[in-house]
Amino acid sequence: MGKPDTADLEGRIIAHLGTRVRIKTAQGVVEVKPPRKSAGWAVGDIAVIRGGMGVEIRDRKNELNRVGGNGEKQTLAANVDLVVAVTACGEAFKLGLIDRFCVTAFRMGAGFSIALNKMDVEGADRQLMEARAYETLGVPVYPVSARTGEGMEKLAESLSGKICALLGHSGVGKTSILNRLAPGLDRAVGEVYGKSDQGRHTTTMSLMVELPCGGAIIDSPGLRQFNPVDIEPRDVAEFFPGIRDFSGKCKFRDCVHMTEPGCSVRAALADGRLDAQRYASYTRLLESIRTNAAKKGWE
Ligand SMILES: Nc1nc2c(ncn2[C@@H]2O[C@H](COP(=O)(O)OP(=O)(O)OP(=O)(O)O)[C@@H](O)[C@H]2O)c(=O)[nH]1
Ligand SMILES: [Mg+2]
Ligand SMILES: [Zn+2]
Repeated sequence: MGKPDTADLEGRIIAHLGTRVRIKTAQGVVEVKPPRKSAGWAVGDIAVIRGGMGVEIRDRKNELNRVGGNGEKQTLAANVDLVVAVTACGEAFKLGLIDRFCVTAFRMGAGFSIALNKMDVEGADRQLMEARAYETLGVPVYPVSARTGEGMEKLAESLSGKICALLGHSGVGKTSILNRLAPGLDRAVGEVYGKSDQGRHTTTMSLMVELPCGGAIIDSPGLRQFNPVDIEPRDVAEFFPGIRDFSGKCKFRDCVHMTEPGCSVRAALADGRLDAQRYASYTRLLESIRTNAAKKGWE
């Protein structure tokens, strides 16, 4: 005899289909509607199903948010253990974007690493050097090629047992990496046009896929832009790779390391201990956080 259908069923949201979500439960995969269109349910959430309807989600450990197109908070995923920034050889190394992912990951209490894909293309070694600079800042870097399989074992090991979100521009190979890690999945991957950096935005829906090595990967659509939310300018330095080490000795406790006197970050910049590129990326992020806040009237 089956359970009465009034019993609550619980499961993890593994895909977001727009108006419905796909939930993996102990009794198989089901699709339900969130109670309201604006409920903000995300891949990674644990949802409760009652009488065939999605009714609520359990408290989240954390949420991966960004400022969405309409200026509102957009939750890309929930309950994430590790954020992996995917970048590719043969396209510009977008350090600003990586820093934004990093700040977001640390701020939400998740781990952060970088996967440098397309190690099979020309000039890859030079780009690997650029990426390796993050290792000295405490961020693990995994050079891989989804095409040849190079480096995939080490990457897989680092993901094992965790819920991992792959983030990056369209065309860097997020889905290709996932297909390598979860053979048999065969998710569609897209061609990149000519020499430009532009991918085709092949992936249009976030999807969580369990890994043979334990854990799961969330593959999401390529991001053109990424602005963190819920972070105050004075907290950015604490999560910013390479800045934090210098920020402890400023004269003012709420120093944002821009124009304040007695700033130990700018002292480090002046005598060359802090890389100028790092600092420039930091100030750009600070500016965009302030701009967003001003737009929303937060300040
Ligand atoms: N040379 C080379 N090409 C790759 C590699 N990985 C992926 N590609 C190619 O890069 C293109 C984009 O790959 P996708 O996996 O669709 O990229 P994505 O990041 O998922 O893109 P979106 O879904 O649009 O965000 C495809 O043509 C892939 O075949 C790699 O390691 N080396
Ligand atoms: Mg994709
Ligand atoms: Zn300072």
